[in-house]
Amino acid sequence: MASKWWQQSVFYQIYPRSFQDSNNDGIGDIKGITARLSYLEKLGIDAIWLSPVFASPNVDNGYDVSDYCAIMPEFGTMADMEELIAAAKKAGIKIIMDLVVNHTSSEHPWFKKALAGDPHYKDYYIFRSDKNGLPNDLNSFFGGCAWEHLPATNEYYFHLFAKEQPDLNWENPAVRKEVWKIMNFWLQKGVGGFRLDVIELIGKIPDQKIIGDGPALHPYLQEMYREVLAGHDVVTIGETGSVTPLTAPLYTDPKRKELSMVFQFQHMALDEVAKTSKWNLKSLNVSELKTVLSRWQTDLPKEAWNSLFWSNHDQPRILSRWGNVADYPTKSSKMLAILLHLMRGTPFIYQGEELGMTNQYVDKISQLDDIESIHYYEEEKAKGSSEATIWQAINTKGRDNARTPMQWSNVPNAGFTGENVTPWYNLNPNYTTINAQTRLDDPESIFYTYQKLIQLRKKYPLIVWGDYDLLDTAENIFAYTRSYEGETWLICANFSDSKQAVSLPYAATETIITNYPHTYHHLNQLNLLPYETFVVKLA
Ligand code: ISL
Ligand code: CA
Repeated sequence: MASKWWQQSVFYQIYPRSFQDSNNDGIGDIKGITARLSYLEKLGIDAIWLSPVFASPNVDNGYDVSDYCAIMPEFGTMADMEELIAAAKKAGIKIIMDLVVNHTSSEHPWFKKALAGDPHYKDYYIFRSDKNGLPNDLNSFFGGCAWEHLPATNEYYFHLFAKEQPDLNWENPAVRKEVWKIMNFWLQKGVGGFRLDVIELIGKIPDQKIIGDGPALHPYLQEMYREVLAGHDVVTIGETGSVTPLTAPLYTDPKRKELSMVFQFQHMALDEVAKTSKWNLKSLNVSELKTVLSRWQTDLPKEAWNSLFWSNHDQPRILSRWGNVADYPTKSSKMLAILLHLMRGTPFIYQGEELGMTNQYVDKISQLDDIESIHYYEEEKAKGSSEATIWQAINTKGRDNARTPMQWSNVPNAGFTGENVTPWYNLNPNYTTINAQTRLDDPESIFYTYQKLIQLRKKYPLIVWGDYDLLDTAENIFAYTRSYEGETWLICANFSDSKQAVSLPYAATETIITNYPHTYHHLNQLNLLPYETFVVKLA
């Protein structure tokens, strides 16, 4: 199998609004990213997934696009973007655009023309008559009904996210042509590919209440390949909320000519009580995590490809979620990093994860920015839920946790913006200790664990290609082997805050990476300390 650059790469996700402000208006911007490329070079990443930088009224922070071929003025200019692509290229880093084409902004000229009655553009969206009342009871992911009423024209239009994010009608070939045009526009600018927002929704048939995995989904992706991707050595990452190891090949088997990889969420749902709401929480069962992640390693056919991640701009900070902030922040964040980065797939690091950034604490509606959390707060208040319950859920799962500004140093405003500027969003007050400068100054910091994990992936094809086997161990021990061309590595983690005795019938010849200053030889009588994690080469 011919290997692809993106199978051997590590990606880094940037949420531009919160990464680096270059002109002291309190908002991160493209020039800020260019200025920080040397930091990313030092970390060693190969590609940047850039959350949307297109023109947008920011109802959903850029995931509501009003012009796909223009840069949001707050973020800079097209010239800044071209400069970033060129500077990143010099640093060996590709820029991956975040293509949000399940829906547009309601401020997009197409939607404005549709609302004004232009029949050509009306067919770009999903309008239905109101003569029989609501078309059906479909709900939006952000709460409330997915059909927005337009009394003036006796119609509804369909939106799976906010009402300011009307869904495009992919059944219309003219819509698909527009999308191919946008993609070609960016390919000509030299980008390295696309992350495709909620791509599994484009085949929807709202009238039949079919949302994900509609019958036309894969034909549309194949058309995208023919019309745009064929002949370009670029990556496409499909955000696929309900994909399983068995359906992933439909997207990523190269023979089908669709996408490069899926971005799956099965492990992210493990601390949710029910699939229907992310807000009802339970604690993580490590056995379940082992099962789900291992299935992605063993049940995913060889020709398919998956991504590996703990965090993104929609998820809380992983250290606060499944690590141990209070007692073992460094040990537990290193454990999480090592466990994930030794697996097969393309790792994604979310900005600040490599510093051990944590969730924030908020208890006032004025401290929220995310539309999803604000809707949730309002709906729960209306239902009579207690403030304590609501804030517990928002502080644990709210998307704003990942979106606080990047913590670069301990100066006021953490080096994200000028010292006398008000940043667009709350800084986490723990920036005085958790920041890039302290991490870079400490050779034992989590930053250097990530750096080393990236280096190891480049050096050892075993990490990219090796076979995976989960070992049968006590619940809180997560242990697996990777084997490739006669060599076997063992990855073993104590996923708990207590000591654990472990006996594995192996001997090690070399310690590759650990989060304790230990070397490992005989593995049949181990007493692992809290979160102790090691990777060894087996005899
Ligand atoms: O964030 C979620 C739950 O809290 C997810 O359900 C999320 O809405 C889903 O993964 C789709 O996410 C993507 O599309 C959304 C946007 O708000 C997210 O930021 C984006 O990652 C609509 O464009
Ligand atoms: Ca700025």
